[in-house]
Amino acid sequence: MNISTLDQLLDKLWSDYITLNPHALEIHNIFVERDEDVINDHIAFRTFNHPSVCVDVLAKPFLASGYVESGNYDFPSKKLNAKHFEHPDKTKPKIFISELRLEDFDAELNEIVNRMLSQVPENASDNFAFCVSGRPWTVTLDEYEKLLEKSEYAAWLSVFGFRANHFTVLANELNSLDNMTDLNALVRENGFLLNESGGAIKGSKDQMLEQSSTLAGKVDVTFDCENTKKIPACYYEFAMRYPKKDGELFQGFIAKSADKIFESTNQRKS
Ligand code: OOG
Ligand code: NI
Repeated sequence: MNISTLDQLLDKLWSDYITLNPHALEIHNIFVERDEDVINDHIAFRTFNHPSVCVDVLAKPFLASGYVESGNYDFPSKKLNAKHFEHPDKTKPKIFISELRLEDFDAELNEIVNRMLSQVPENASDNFAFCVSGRPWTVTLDEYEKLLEKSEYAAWLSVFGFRANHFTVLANELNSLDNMTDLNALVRENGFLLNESGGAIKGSKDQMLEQSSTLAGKVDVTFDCENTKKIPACYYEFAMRYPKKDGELFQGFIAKSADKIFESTNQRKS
């Protein structure tokens, strides 16, 4: 199907995401069976800060659909920048896009990434659905492992490319649960693992945002036509937002919490 509208793009992102990450659909369905309206707070993407694929390039279809840049973030230890985008129609999910700062890494990482990026067809990002096109390059197991030593994020991106890294259930809209502790208990009771890095609940009411996330489910990735390895793909996030002084719910992100949420796709223990 030719994807040319925002709703088609959001549908495609969801179908790609639940195909790769059946655990997210299972959790989604647990809420649906409880008669909940599952509202998606935000969708996140990862990329490199190279001019051909940077945050502003991935943001193009969203900007063209009415989204507005609404916040930017710095992750010094992971060497990432990020921005979030909001739509005037508040029923549309926020978009969170991060990018790896290539200049903060050594020549070896840059050589591997440049070789990957040289395979991205020119004008590829003109395609409205570029952000759900997956990985446009080849990567060997040796390259993956070298990237993993330097950056979990770079290694993840080398394998999974451009797609939704996660969707996020807006906990505020769940009628049968009114706090993150009970939500996490429900997810755990159903057999899913949570990202415990820095504690299961990241953030606080004072910060106006509490978040938790599953640990990404592992999928088989075949390298070099022969070596298959289990690699954490994507995760499902849960977010409870609290009102600002003006009574409106806080819509931003908290860098200290996000720093830990990124680790939901880690291959190694942090
Ligand atoms: C993004 C992690 C940050 C949030 O809501 O704070 C995040 C990622 O893992 O790519 O999604
Ligand atoms: Ni998130």
